[in-house]
Amino acid sequence: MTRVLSGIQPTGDIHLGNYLGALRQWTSDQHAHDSFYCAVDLHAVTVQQDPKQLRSKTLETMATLIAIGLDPNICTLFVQSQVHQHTELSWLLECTVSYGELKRMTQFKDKATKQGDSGQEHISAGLFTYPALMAADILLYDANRVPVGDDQRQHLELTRNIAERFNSRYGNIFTIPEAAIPAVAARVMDLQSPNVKMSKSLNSPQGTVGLFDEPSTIGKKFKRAVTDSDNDVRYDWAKKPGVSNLLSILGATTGKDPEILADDYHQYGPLKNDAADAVITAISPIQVKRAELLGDKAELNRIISVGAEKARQVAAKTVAKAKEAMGFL
Ligand code: ATP
Ligand code: LTN
Repeated sequence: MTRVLSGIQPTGDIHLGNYLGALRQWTSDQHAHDSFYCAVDLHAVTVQQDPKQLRSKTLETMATLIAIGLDPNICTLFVQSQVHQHTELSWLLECTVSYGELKRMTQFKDKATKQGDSGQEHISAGLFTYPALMAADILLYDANRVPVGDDQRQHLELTRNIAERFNSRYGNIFTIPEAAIPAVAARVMDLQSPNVKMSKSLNSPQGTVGLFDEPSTIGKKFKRAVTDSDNDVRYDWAKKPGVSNLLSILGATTGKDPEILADDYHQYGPLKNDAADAVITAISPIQVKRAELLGDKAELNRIISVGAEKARQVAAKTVAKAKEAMGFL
């Protein structure tokens, strides 16, 4: 059976890009495959986090994952830091990956530049070695399929290289994973800057559609979405990124092909309205369910500890195999 693993950082508020690019695939995958999903709080601390905030965001992220339809009785849902094998395997993989490989990671370059630009001079070593921890997340569970948005393609490729190098040095220990990237909305762009991806850390409140924004706020954000001046609705990312982004969001939420949808519109106004309505319809039930879950923290914590226990059972076996192969006593 195919094994699936994916993770999301419990930082900021989950947005439409996370949902369409990654989380929606998680919910469909859980029925077809043996699936493991985690809130990657160890990844979150690669940039400084307020402890109180990290704690509440981690709980909120877990509640959101259940609210979008992940069933803890069907998949394994856990918090990364509660399964200590992630940090343990990560060290072994840091010693397998090279400095040069890590230096080529565009996410590191982007995040380090962004921090520098905002006046923060301290760039943690963890931000640099982050892909080794991500590789550990995946390889611990023998995952063959990793549902992610397009921005994670390079990290996945590096994970494969790390696994192959480890296997060629020490024997066949790790399964080589593959990225599963959706055909539509693999990269949802910021509504205000359609040339950059919508992101929790971009600090673009008007361009980011939060999964828990009020319907009226979502309507306004779509109305003000940046397009272009020629009023011609075409699916053409190179020339019309803003309009293509709207078509892609509408296509992903209605299950229609963005290119075909373009023929139904002759003005931007109706396209913006329909995209907003489709998003509101898709996410309203998630908002209700999440509020319910956050109302019963004891039950939420129980679900989280059961998930960690299930994950540890699998992770412990892989770490033992890897350490044995490397020659640790
Ligand atoms: P940050 O800005 O803090 O890096 P993020 O918004 O990129 O956060 P992550 O927690 O890093 O979110 O990513 C969770 C999942 O969402 C990943 O699989 C990632 O590929 C996907 N994802 C993130 N942003 C987008 C986007 N704009 N479009 C499609 N998928 C996305
Ligand atoms: N690096 C990813 C989050 C992430 C992840 C993972 C995704 C951490 N570990 C394992 C898939 C599998 C990100 O920044 N979006």
